[in-house]
Amino acid sequence: MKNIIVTGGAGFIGSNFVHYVVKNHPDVHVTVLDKLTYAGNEANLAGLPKDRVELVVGDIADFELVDQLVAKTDAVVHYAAESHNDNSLKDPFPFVQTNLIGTYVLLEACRKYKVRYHHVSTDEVYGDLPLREDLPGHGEGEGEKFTDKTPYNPSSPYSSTKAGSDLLVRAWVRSFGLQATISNCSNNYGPYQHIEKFIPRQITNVLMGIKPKLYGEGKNVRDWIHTNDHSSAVWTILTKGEIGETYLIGADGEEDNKTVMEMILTAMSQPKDAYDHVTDRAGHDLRYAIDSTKLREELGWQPEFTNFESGLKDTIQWYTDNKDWWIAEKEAVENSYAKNGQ
Ligand code: NAD
Ligand code: TDX
Repeated sequence: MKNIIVTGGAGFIGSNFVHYVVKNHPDVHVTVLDKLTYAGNEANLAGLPKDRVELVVGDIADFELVDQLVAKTDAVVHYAAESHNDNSLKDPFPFVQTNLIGTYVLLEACRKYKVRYHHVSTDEVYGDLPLREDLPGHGEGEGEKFTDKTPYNPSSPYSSTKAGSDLLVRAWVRSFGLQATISNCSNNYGPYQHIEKFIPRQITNVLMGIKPKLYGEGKNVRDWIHTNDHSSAVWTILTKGEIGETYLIGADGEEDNKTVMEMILTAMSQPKDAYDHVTDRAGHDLRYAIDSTKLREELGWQPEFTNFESGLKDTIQWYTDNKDWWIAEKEAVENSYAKNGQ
């Protein structure tokens, strides 16, 4: 694999993947296809060698552009998406357009040119799980974490369009023999994450002297993974995964939101109750938890950044050191949340 296209490579997780490939696989050339929506930022690719990484600004739903690019590549790694649940509750249309139509356009081009395709998806396609305290096996019993056999049951416009895109991929594999794999990953954290998302929103709130905002009681659980571990997992699946298979990516990082909030505040030398409870998210998923045994046992992948507290401290340091990267957007993001009582 010498030439790969990374869609959404100027966003949070896509850009971290591009950095990962440049660092670890010197013989690979990356073409980033990114529309540079509010969530995409050319600065996420700053400092990468021009002869290794090319940015094409364009839409994954643009048939002609996608056809031209896919014709001359070995693989497509598809990260581009509308990715934020709260936005999908306000205006679902861009989610349907990019996550469903955009994926369809990529699939058709990969079918035409017989190009290897990897589809990056989310654990949210499976819906949510009960809290551990409400389960007989306290989360360790059969069926108490997501596996690739868990039935799809998405809750939001975001997760339902991601679920729909996964199903398109499965149909293209079965009906047309597309050479594709799918991965469903848990919540990522790390550098370059947009400040609309939970962890960077709270860090930048503290840095601005704004009180952090916790939805509801903060009992909801997310299964955190450092974005570098997501990148190594996607590379492993791209190069060693079995065609037609789905792999779940997770690093056993379950924490409830209140605990994460308190960890951020403590790490930033604030009292751990110095936050506001705000209006809960409509249809808020309770708990996500990934069983990544298949990926670990069949493909030999292991996460490296498993100390969440230390990863969180590094992330806080990154937002502290890179104020120029986020400051221009902070006011608009907070004004938009405030309209919702959040
Ligand atoms: P992000 O919102 O930070 O980045 C998305 C990128 O896609 C941006 O650069 C944006 O400009 C680009 N994009 C959007 N619409 C486009 C279009 N029509 N054409 C071309 N480019 C377009 O998202 P993220 O958090 O980095 O998520 C990346 C992928 O990983 C998504 O597919 C998401 O569903 C998946 N995922 C995210 C998480 C998470 O915790 N953030 C977890 C699991 C899976
Ligand atoms: O200000 C906040 N306060 C708060 O309590 C925000 C923005 C969020 N929350 C809560 C909601 C969630 O329970 O924090 C949790 C995490 O919220 P988000 O960062 O919005 O992530 P989530 O909705 O869990 O989805 C993320 O992980 C799965 C990504 O945004 C998705 O793209 C990915 O598929």
